[in-house]
Amino acid sequence: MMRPLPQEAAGELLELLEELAAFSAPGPGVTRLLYTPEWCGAQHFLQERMAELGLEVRMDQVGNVYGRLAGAEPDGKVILTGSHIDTVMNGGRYDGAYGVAAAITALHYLRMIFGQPLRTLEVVSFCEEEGSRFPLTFWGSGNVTGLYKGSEAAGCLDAEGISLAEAMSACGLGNGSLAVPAAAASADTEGGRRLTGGALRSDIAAYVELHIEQGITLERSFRSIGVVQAIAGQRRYLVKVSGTANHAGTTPMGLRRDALAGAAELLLALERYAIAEGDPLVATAGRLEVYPGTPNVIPGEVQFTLDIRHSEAGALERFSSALLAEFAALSGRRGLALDVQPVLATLPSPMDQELCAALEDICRQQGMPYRSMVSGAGHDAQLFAPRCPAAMIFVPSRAGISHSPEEYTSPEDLAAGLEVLTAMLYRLAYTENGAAAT
Ligand code: HGY
Ligand code: MN
Ligand code: MN
Repeated sequence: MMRPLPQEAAGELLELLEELAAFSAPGPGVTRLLYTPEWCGAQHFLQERMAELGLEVRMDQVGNVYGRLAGAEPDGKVILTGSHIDTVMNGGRYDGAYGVAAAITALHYLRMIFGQPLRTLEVVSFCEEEGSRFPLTFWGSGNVTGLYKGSEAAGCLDAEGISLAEAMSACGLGNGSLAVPAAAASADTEGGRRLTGGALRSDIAAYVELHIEQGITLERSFRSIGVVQAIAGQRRYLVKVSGTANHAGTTPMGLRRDALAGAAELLLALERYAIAEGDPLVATAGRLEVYPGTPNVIPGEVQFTLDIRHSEAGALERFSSALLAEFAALSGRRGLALDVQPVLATLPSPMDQELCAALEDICRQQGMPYRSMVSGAGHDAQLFAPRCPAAMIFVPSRAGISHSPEEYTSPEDLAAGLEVLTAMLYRLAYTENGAAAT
């Protein structure tokens, strides 16, 4: 059993979180969108910090940053830990960043106390997970696990019409096909730090992610640690409702094809259907745009996003089909055109049961109050689960608030998560039976 970390480890973690939060666009909370100056600043800062701590640093061609602590088995597979560095608009300072900062702190102390591991440990700061700037999510872990081939970058535009490929090359990234196996990576090095390399990897033995819960289950059950058994599946769509833009003063109510009034009826149906379905199903329309968006013009077109989640694949499929059928019926009755574009479909993702058992064992040994649970939020871990053993550790979010400047987790809970993560990495990378677990 690994003994508790020195007191100063928790302080180091808090300081790292404070420094990362400063890499934000102006405005409330933290806004750090993919390939923006604040994103570049954070990834550069992390490379510097990892190098200072003696890790071998690399950035791949989509901007994922790695810090490597090489193990005694030179060609062995890697134990990977980390999370995403991007945020939502005006989000919190813990979503993603906590998993990255805690992983860096854990490797720092494992190296300092135990030296070289038997198996290689790597921390990763994934470039993007949220889907906040471009209409796709998991761009970081998706390139590592083969979800994306790289060709998606050219046609994927942000709200200003900038393509993902243009934004990437503005950061000096991207170069033809992005999902190039790491082995074929360009090896231009600078002080032992490979600066670019392919994104796709097949050398990961296990992936462990520490993250805030972003919900209220842990707080309500007075637990410091959540051992995630599964991550809910998601369906995301872009819905377009089209009617006729017309003069607000001269068009009688009975002659209108008002896209916004129609969209409003669809959104009320969304809420009605979701409440009728009941927990754990959730459905959200997070963004809505009205065109032309002029006070004296009847809206001709409305676009809104649709985000549906459930921990059961069958229920997710049935609900999504039923809701979209209702959308079509309601639009038809109003003489409106409906266009629904799928943006994301991920199945519910079970975590590795042996790793979950190891986490529960660690919590018991540390006397840490924990519980098993399902994650309603999506995470990078769900992309690794089909490819290698994957596990997630949660810490409480105060009042269950996240994706908000009010996002908060106490220093005690942040430290508890760090202890469990570090003990898990010790078990996987420094002990013989850890190797067997993966
Ligand atoms: O939306 C989510 O579930 C995650 O926070 N990206
Ligand atoms: Mn997250
Ligand atoms: Mn998030």
